[in-house]
Amino acid sequence: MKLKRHEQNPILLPDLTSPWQCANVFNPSVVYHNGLFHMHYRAQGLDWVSRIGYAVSMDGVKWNRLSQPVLEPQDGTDSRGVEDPRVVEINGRFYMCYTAYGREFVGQPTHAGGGIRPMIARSDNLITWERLGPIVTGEDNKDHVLFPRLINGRYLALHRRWPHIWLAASDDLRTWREDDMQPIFGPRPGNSWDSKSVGANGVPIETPHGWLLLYHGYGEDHVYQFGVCLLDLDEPERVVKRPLAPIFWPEEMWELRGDVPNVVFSNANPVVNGIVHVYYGGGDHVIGLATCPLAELLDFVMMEGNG
Ligand code: BMA
Repeated sequence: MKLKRHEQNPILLPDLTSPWQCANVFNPSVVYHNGLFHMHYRAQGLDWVSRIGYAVSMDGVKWNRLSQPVLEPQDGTDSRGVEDPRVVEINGRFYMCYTAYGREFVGQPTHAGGGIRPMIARSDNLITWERLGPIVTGEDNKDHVLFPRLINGRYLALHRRWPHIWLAASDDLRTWREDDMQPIFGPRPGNSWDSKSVGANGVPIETPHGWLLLYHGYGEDHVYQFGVCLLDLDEPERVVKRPLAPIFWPEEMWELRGDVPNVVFSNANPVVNGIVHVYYGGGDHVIGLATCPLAELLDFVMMEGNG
C-alpha cells in the first residue's frame, strides 16, 4: 500500500515575485467546501518569518492565490511565525489549528530562539481569522488538529507532546484542562520508521470502523514518512489498528532535497469523491499531492492493522 503521487507534482511552488512567499511554500491545509478546494499554506519569504497564505482551486491541482497572507504574526508570542495550518469545518464554522512561534515564551524556551504554542483560530469565510488561544503553553507541543464533530458533547483535539500523540477535550475551544488530556500512542518500540517521533497529519477521517488517522513519524535516520492507524469512534484514545508499514516516504528530488532534506509533511487529507487527497510539503520548500481510494486505505488498516 502506497499513496500515488499526482503527475503534475509539485502543485504549488514559491512565488518569486512575492516578498512573503518567495522562499518556501509548504505544509498546507486543504478543505473541500461547496465544490471548491480551499488551501491554507505556510509560506516564508525575504524575512524567513512564516505566514499563512490562502489559495482556491476547482480541481485541487491548479490554484489561484490570494496576494496577501491571511494570517501573520501579531505580537511576541508569534513574532517568528505562524506555521502548519490544519483547518476543519465544525457545525458550519471553520477552525484553524496552527503553531505560533515567538520570542516571548512561558518558562523555558521550547525551541531555538523561543517558544511554540498550539493555537486555535476561527473564521466564517476562510479569509479573516479570530484567534481563540492556545491548547497549552510552555511546552514542546504542536501537530494539533480538531476532530470534525463533537464527541460525547465535547470538542476533541489531537496534539503532540513530544514524542507522543495526545488527546484533549474542551467545551468551548478556549479552555483545555490538563485533567481532560491523555496520551494515545507514541513512537513504536524497535527500529521501525516511526521509532523516534510521531504526530498527527490532517483532520481524522470518520468511517464506520473508526477514525482513520494519517500520521507522520521518523526513526533513527530522521526521514519523515506517513503511516495510518484506526482510532475507536467513541473513545478515540483507543488505538484499534496500527499497521507496521508506512504508506508514503520521500522519493522525489524535491522531497529528498529542499530547505530541510528528507521531509514529506502533511496537514491535510480531505476525502473527495471517495479519494483521499493527501496534500503535503516536500523538503519544507514546495507542495505536493498524493492520493488513494478511501476504501483501499481502510482495507489496508483492517488487514495489516496488527502488524
Ligand atoms: C516539524 C515541523 C514541520 C516541518 C518538519 C520538518 O517539526 O516544524 O513544520 O515541516 O519539522 O522540518
